Amino acid sequence: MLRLAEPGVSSLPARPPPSVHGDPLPGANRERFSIPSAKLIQLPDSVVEDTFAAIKSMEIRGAGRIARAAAEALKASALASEARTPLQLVAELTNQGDRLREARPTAVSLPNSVNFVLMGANRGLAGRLKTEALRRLVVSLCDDFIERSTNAVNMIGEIGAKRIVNGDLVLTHCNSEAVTQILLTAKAQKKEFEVMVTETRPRYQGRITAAILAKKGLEVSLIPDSASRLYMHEVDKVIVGADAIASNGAVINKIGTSTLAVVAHETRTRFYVAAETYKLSPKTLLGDLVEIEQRSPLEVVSEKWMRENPGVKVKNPSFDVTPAEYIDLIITEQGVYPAQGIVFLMKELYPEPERLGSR
Ligand code: RUB
Repeated sequence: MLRLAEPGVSSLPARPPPSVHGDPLPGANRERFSIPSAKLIQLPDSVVEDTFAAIKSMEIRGAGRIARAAAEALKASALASEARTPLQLVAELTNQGDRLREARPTAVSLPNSVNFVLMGANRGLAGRLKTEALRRLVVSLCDDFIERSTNAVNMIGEIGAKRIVNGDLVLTHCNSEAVTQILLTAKAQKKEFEVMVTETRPRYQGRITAAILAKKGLEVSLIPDSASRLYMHEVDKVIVGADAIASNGAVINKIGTSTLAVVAHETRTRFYVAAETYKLSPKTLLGDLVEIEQRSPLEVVSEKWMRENPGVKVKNPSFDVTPAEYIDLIITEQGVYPAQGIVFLMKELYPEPERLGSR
């Protein structure tokens, strides 16, 4: 296994099996990955600003998708750059990477994607590449990240599907392409099982998952988040995605995930997390905490309601933390790990976390 400094993606399998159903990236915003060719002639900063805005507004959402969108933006920016020197090109990309990292604070896939590209670009600079060669290097690093990410999701589908057996009722929360891939792979393998999806208030990403799965012919039911305890005794497995995984094995995912984990623990229901290795947060090895994004109260109540009830503070945390002891297994493209053991994979993939900058 390679031990490179690039975060997470460096040692992914080069060619995992292709998607069994030809739809490796289920999700509402899949088309956003391919930046239309018109964007390639946009000014570099405006490509990055468009992507920043789309991630911030959640037009592009989900940890894997935003990581690939950032790589797409850096690629388009490198192609459109008018930089005359290698130093200038890297300086531009560094500023743009900083901007993209700020779009959402919790999903570590975003800085991991940007860092992968920028660390490679800096190596090219140190190796005295000329401007055009450096531009080509950046483009290939971006393509590489996107391809490895897509392959990782497919591999998680293959590995995770082994955990689904006939007769299962699988509960999931929010909309994770890693989880969806597991379910679709199991379905393609002709396994007979049902899926229950929580609505995932306040943004209702669970509806996206339910709609995708139902369109693919799976048996799906949708429940309000608050109904999870009522149904948990019927559930065989819970599978959720991750925005970040800390060195102590805690998983940060959509708000409500930790409640599901506690409820699953009470009924001894297995609780699995599906996550590509670029969801590992190397800075947590140095003691850093993962920031929990607070979003607008207007995702919870209307402006009118806020005006009529000025005494009420509305809080809208987007993610929560599930401690390792509530997690049975983390399913990555590199295999399955107990949450408490994920730190060993993290140390192998990110041997120098101190070189990774602020996030
Ligand atoms: C999405 C969410 C997903 C993870 C993993 O939150 O919490 O479970 O990002 O998704 P939001 P994936 O809708 O706020 O982005 O497996 O697709 O990376």
